[in-house]
Amino acid sequence: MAEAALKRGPGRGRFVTFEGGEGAGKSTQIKMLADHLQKEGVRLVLTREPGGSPGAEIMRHLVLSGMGKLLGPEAETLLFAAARDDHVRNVILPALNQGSWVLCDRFFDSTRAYQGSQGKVAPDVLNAMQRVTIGDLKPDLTLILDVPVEIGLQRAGARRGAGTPDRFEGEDIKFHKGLRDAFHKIAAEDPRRCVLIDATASAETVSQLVWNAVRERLFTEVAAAS
Ligand code: Z5A
Repeated sequence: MAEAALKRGPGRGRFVTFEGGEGAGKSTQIKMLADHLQKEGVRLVLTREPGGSPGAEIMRHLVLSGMGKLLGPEAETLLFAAARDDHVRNVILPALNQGSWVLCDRFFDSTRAYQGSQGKVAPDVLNAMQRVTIGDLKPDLTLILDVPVEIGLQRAGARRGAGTPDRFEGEDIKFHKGLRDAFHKIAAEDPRRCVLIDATASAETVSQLVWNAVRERLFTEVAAAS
């Protein structure tokens, strides 16, 4: 990570992350936001975690297959961190430094919620990994999509059909409720960066809420900086 630094100032792109539990609608909303921004003339990169770069996509395959779980919570967290390191260095920082916006489906808040709150990996371990993988990179805006767990799991199940649940979809309801609480806590602790969005309505309605947040938080900021 060390040699890849984040440029500062108005020439840098904006970094927007989407977070939330299973089936909250992140992939749907990130695409809708990308369409909207592109119509506004914004140059952007749409990416995801785990994954988003060739090296990180290999790690994605490993963790979602359940391989990491066999190694224990700390080692599984290291796999996510290794994927993030590659992704940040090869995709996110270069794009931001060239002035592109980066929209990322999940980022470090997922590690805090899944591995920290639910996996019980200690905060100092997470902080150390965060320092190594992302340094002082922080999203400019994090949209946390919030739905009751039953709705999220139902959506994820309907999308999957007869397929097998992945590593995290297979966890029990208590785990998913704990995740939702963890995301609420993250939103409450960092209100300057995070916006909690009620994602139970139709995709179009939720997209309008997302757009309102982006316009309010980032377009005003870009206008003020230029
Ligand atoms: N993970 C981790 O543990 N630690 C980390 O640091 C990171 C990740 C970065 C990645 O899975 C897993 O890795 C993830 C956390 C963990 N856990 N799991 N599983 P993934 O990338 O394969 O999937 P995901 O990120 O969990 O996505 P998702 O929750 O499965 O779905 P979503 O992106 O939030 O929702 P969607 O695909 O947009 O929508 C789901 C379905 O609902 C789909 O059929 C839509 O058409 C439908 N949908 C969407 N919006 C609506 C509305 N508004 N109404 C009705 N239906 C809707």
